[in-house]
Amino acid sequence: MRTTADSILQPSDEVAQALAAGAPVVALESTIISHGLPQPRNLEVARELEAVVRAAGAVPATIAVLDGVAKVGLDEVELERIATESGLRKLGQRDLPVAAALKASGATTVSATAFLAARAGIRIFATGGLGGVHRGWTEDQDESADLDTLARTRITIVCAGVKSILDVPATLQRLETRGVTVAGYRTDSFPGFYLHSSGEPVDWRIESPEQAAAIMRGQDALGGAHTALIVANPVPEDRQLDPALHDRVLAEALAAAGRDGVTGQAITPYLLGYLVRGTQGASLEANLAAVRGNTALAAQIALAWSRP
Ligand code: PSU
Ligand code: MN
Repeated sequence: MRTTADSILQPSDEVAQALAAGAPVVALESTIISHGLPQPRNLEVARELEAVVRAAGAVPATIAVLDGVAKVGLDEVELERIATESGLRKLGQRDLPVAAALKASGATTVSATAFLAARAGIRIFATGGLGGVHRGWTEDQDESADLDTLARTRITIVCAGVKSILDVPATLQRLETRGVTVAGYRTDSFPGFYLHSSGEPVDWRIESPEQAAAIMRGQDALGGAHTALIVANPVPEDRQLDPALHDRVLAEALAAAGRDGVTGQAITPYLLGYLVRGTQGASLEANLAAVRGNTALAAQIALAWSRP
C-alpha cells in the first residue's frame, strides 16, 4: 500500500466530525500518561482529562501512535494501551515517520502531539509542563524538541509553564529568540509547573479565554511564520507543591541523575519519578492539579475559538 497521510494519520470519527463542523476540540498528549505518571493512576487521569474536556462542551483528542498509525482521538481500549502497555516508546516529532514505517507504538510528547494536532486541524492543546532547556545545557546541549516544534507550529498550548526540573530563564530566552508568543493567564509571573510561580516575569497577561482566542485571530491575520501561542496557566497557590520541599527534592533528583548517568529521553521521566517518590506523592498531586486546570482552560479557549 502506498504511504499517504490518510494511512498514517487517522482522526477518530468523533474528532473528524467535530472538526468538520467547526466544533471545539482539545488535543491531549500521551507521554504524560505513559512516561510521566505512575500506574495505575495514569489511566484514571487519562480518562479524567477527557471527561474535563467533555464537561466543558468540547471534544477531547488524545494523540498517540498505535501500530504505526498516528491516532487523533483514542477509544477506551486504545487509551488503556497507552496507560498499561510495557515497552511503549516515547515519540518526538522526528520519531513519527520511523514509528509509521516500523509499525511501532508509542506515546507522543508535546513536539509530536503539537505537530499531529496541527496536521489534523486542531488548534488547541493542553499539557502539564513544556519541555525546554535543561540545566547543564552548556555541557550536554539538551534542549527539548518541544521548543523547536512550537517555533514552527500554529497551535495554542495551555501549560503550567515549563517543567521546573529545567533551566526556566534559559527556556524563556529560547522562546523569545524563536518567536513563540507567551501570555500569562491571570498572572504576571511565569508559572513554575509544580509551583504557582517560577519567579520569572511574563511580559503579557490575559484574563479570559476570549482574549486568548483574540490573540490567535491576530496571529492568523498577521500571517508570517507559523508559531505557537503558549498560554501559561499557574497551578493554584493552594494546590502547589511546598516550594521548600520542591527545591530540596529536586536538588537530590538532579544529583542522583548525575550519579546514575541518566541522559537523553530518559532524563525527564527519571526526574519526575524521583520527585513523586521523594515528596511522597505530593508532586504528583500538584502535577495533576496543573494538568486538570490547563485542560479545563484549553476547553474554554476552544469554545471561544469556535465562536465566530
Ligand atoms: N507534562 C507533564 N508531564 C510530562 C510531560 C509534560 O506534566 O511527562 C512530557 C511531555 O510529553 C513533554 C516531555 O513533551 O515530557 C518532554 O520530554 P523531553 O524533555 O525529553 O523533551
Ligand atoms: Mn532532551
